[in-house]
Amino acid sequence: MVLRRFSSVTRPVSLTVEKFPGYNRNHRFKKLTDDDVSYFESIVGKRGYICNVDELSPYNIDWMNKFRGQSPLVLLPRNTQQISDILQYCNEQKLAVVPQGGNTSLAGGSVPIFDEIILSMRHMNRIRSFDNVSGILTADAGCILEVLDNWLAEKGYMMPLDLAAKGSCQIGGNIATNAGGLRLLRYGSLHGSVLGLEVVLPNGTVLNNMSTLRKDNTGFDLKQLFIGSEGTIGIITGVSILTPLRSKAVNVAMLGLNSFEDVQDAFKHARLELSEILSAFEFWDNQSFQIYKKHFPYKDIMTKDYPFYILIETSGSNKRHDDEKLTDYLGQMMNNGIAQDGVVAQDQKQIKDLWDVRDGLTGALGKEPAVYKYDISIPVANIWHCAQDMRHHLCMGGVFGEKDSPVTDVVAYGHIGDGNVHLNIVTKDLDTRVSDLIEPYLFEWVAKHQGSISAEHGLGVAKNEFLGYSKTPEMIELMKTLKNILDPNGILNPYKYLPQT
Ligand code: FAD
Ligand code: 2HG
Ligand code: ZN
Repeated sequence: MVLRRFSSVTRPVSLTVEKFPGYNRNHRFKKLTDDDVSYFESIVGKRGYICNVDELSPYNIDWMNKFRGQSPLVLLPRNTQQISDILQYCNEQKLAVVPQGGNTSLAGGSVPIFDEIILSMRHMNRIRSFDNVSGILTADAGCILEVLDNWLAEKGYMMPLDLAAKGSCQIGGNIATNAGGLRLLRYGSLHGSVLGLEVVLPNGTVLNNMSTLRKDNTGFDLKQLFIGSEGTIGIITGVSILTPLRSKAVNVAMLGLNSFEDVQDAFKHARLELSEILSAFEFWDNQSFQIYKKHFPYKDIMTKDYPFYILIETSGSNKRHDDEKLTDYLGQMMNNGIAQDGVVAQDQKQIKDLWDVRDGLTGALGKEPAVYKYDISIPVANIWHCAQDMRHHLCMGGVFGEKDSPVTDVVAYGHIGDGNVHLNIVTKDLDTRVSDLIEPYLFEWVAKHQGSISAEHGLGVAKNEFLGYSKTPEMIELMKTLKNILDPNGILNPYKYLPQT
């Protein structure tokens, strides 16, 4: 089912500039006038924009209900030429623009800070072509990930990435954030599977690089610059992507384990024993599981609670062969005491039930009063150490008395196979006392352990000031130079991505 949802809860959200003081509107940007709106109407037509306050609201608020901008205008172009005309005008007039896909960003990147115009990609949703031999798909950037995946399923193929936001997020947004997701372990990063892009530059120039070639060694690989650029140097309008064949045999198992060492052992063995059929290896801790159970209906999959859970998926072409491998692997896990309990899905419904737990963690946390989200990558061995250290730092470190602590939980889950953990710090309310304790403490910890402060969600407005913990001053300078070359007026997604101070 395709679920389109803008935001996790519906409580009132204060403006980003009120909640996080310190932002100043760039006075070089023009304020929108009626003449501008009339000009845009001449490009997108009467039905191609929104300026009614109530209808604007979901576009101005992010999925986490944390960031809220004040855009007076959403543009809904239907083709690349319209986007080119819009950007050319905005660049000349110095009107700032925020590109928006499915608005599922977890870094505050998809909503404005002030009055930037929102350019929504939701009407750019045409599948352009599919090559049934090579599996190469070309599509508009506004196609919803799940729609593409369902369309490909009928042809025996699948999208190379999958994430819990698939019912809302768009392939253009995935590429703009270089989303990782649940099967990166098997199908690799978008830097590998994206073969070509069509991008509109801030001055309106259309860069047509919609290559459908797997091999092309001519010149700089410019598309790579836009993968993970979070809408700051161009708007992705078209995508050419290599899609894998859908596996005929899929198995999913969930195991309960006693320690993080056991989680690591289970992963090592999975790589060894399941090798080429392993397609996902996810983990979550008991604290996350309790929050899931608090907010979603759950039929006991396991009779007892365990400190850790893993979800293992295999995908192959021969069910009997895969069943045998998985059974051997699970037997070993139980016999040598690495796993304490386990279930294997017997049909599609049970496969979905098991995935629902892992997929539902973000949604469950979204129902808590407030959450600080971190998506770090560090060597796997340090993942649990990091979570424990944060727990100690925030909850038992004595800064807040046990009773009065605004922190109610520190939970961890994520993509073990990619060395990527999602630390979620649950609080009674957004509280600068807590965020000041976490940042930059956590980022220093990550830098010290040769990690990245963002493994997959990107920098947006949540982490841009901390980029220096993951990149050298020379690299940041070069990034700023590239931004200035491509967007000299700074109109695309301002105030975000690169450090502003
Ligand atoms: P948006 O949120 O609309 O935008 C994200 C950024 O990209 C913004 O900076 C925006 O300006 C820019 N952008 C959007 N479209 C374009 C475009 N066409 N051209 C240029 N710039 C554009 N991320 C992961 O990596 N792995 C996960 O497993 C994962 N799971 C998630 C689960 C949930 C429940 C949620 C809510 C989010 C999750 N995310 C995950 C985070 C998020 O990055 C992804 O959902 C997705 O990649 C964002 O796509 P979107 O279309 O919603 O983009
Ligand atoms: C996931 O892996 C997503 O589920 C979201 O990247 C992580 O909720 C989060 O922090
Ligand atoms: Zn993730």
